[in-house]
Amino acid sequence: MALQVELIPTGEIIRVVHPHRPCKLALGSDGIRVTMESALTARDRVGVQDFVLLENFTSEAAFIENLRRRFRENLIYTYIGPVLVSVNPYRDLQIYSRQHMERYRGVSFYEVPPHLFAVADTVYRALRTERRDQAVMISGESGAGKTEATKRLLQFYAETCPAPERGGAVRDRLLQSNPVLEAFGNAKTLRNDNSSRFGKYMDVQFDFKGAPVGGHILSYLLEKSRVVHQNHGERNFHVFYQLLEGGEEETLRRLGLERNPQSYLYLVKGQCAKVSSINDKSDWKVVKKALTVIDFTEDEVEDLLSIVASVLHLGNIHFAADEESNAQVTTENQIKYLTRLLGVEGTTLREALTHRKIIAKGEELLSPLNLEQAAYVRDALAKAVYSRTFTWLVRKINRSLASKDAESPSWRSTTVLGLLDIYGFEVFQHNSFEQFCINYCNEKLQQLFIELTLKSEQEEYEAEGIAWEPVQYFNNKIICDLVEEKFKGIISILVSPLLEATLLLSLQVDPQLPFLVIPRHKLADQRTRKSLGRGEFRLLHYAGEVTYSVTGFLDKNNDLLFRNLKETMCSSKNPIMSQCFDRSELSDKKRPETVATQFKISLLQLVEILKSKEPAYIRCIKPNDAKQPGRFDEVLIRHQVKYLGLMENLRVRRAGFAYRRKYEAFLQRYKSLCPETWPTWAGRPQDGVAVLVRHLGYKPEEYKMGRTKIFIRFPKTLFATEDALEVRRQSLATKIQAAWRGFH
Ligand code: AD9
Ligand code: MG
Repeated sequence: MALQVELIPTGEIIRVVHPHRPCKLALGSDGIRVTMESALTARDRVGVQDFVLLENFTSEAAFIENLRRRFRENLIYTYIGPVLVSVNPYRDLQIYSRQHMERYRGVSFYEVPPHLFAVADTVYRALRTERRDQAVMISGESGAGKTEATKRLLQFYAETCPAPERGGAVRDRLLQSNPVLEAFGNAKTLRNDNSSRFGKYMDVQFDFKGAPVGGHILSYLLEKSRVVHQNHGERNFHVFYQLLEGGEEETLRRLGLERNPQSYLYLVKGQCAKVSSINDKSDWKVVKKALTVIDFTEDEVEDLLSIVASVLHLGNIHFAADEESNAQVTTENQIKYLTRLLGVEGTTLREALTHRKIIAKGEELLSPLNLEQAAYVRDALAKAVYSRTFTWLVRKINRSLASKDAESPSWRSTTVLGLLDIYGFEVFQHNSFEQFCINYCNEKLQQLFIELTLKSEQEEYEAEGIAWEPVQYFNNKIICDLVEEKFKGIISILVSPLLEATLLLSLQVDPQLPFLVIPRHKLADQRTRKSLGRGEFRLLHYAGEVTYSVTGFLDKNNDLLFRNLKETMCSSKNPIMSQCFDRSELSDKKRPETVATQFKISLLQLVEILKSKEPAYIRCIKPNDAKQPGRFDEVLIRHQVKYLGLMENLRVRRAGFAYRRKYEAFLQRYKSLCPETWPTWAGRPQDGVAVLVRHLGYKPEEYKMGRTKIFIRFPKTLFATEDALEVRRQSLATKIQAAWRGFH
């Protein structure tokens, strides 16, 4: 038997801890054999577990090499100080079991190998001991592992936190909200077979004993265009396929559905209804069960399924042109099903799909639509029905997650742990309004990240009484301003009644700053060296340049639904629909906020929420585009390292000092290296550390003593100390072997 362990001398006893500094412990008939890899070879092989320990910390190549070494050894986690960098292994590494959870509970962050659970536990303990709200921000591009990380974190809390005195079901509800939201909000894309097509921020509330007692979800901008169109190789939202594959015969009959997804136009555009990594049938079982856990009554499930089926029927509505080129519905069967499933009048629906109601001088006029307009209206209705149902679903889940103790006085003593799993920066061949919103969101979060990391570094230096050495970094506020500034920002300009052709002319370009480029803007165009087509503009995001096409921008932003469609839906007898379409919308004279404006407002609120909490970060990296284990695509990874701002992050963290550790922890680890501190130091830990580092020959310029921590300037100082420790361990191991042999 050979297992990898670490030996740490604690007093005179040797404790087997974990496989972070590898050595081999072999138990054979001839006794015990301990072969230890020297610290140096271990570092060569598996890299450093914290990037701050890289000698050449400004070198991107060194950074990537460290990631590669660790990835090769299946070590997917590495720190930048308190930030966890995670590389998607695309294979089950068996590192999330209950035993793994236990291993990371209550131990000091730096004394165990980097792991998601180490972050989970540190965050939880901070919440408990400091009683401060926490927020874990998980970022990375599509397929990098954000949603998986969020689920593992939730699992960690559900399994390791104490059960609440009342309402123990909340743990199940927190977990079961996931499959339901994923069914309705996730889809197979080219990048990820389970891609989240909405942003999610989830609060978990804990009572004063640290038990989870409630939760709340905020969702952001569902990509509803997917309901009516999917690119080649992509699917619609999972729920459609799940229902068709897994729904019982009786259910499908009632909904008027056929089992074959090919029968539905909204499901055939991507030409890939079947995905080998997805089992729609068994997923449907999970979703059905989850719905009951989150308090859906049988009637509500029926109403929800009626809506899902209605969207499919809507997609199959065809039109033909009459002699005046006006659209007429030719698929009566679909109207019949819709009438029944949505509880609306057939004639009203038919009319609403083929006419537009205009109110002029107090009089209602019906204007007929041509074929193209009717198809547009049908799709707009399908998108509205689906996305509003999604919003309703989130509200419904929130009611189920609401703490039952909300009214009691103990409510005030709850603390909150937030989990942010939001879509990452996206660049496609063709980038439209959705990418614009998603990338703006990432720009905003990056700004917050840099701001908060800098702030917390500065605060730590101040608290420790150590002079702060300013760091140069790129502040992307300038790009956020371009998008969101009042009057001048792109979002404001989108609000004014414009034609797409004139949109570009209204963008205000500063020739001195190359962050926004439009076709007529020659100077900046030369700088980016790529020409722009008509109707395109380019933003130089912190993560790279993205060229957006304005085609469809205004339409998606205005998100119009004609009045008569709204009226029809307000009259729906389906209880979910009637909650989704409210009559007050009809009388409201004010123009509703545009999609981008709403998104901007909700993002600003999100930033405020995040700022009010203690942040923790998980930065996810996708190793290859083929979704395969073991492949480390350097170009792809370098790009992500850049746009996640990891080098920037490292520079900030290394401002001056590579390493810092509390006096107690430092002394505990290295005290065996000095006869005066070994085996015990009776005085203040700070004094013990002072004696210890003098004994080790640290030069004054190599370190600084803060109020509670020692700060070490260069990794080589720390490595020399680590190597000395390793030598001592080797000699201890040799002694054990000799003792063992003597014993036999
Ligand atoms: V998107 O922006 O929603 O498109 P995510 O959320 O970043 O994206 P996701 O968590 O869904 O990506 O991960 C994609 C796939 O990678 C998963 O379905 C798993 O198959 C795989 N994955 C991700 N993380 C892990 C992991 N820690 N261990 C094993 C993983 N597999
Ligand atoms: Mg996701």
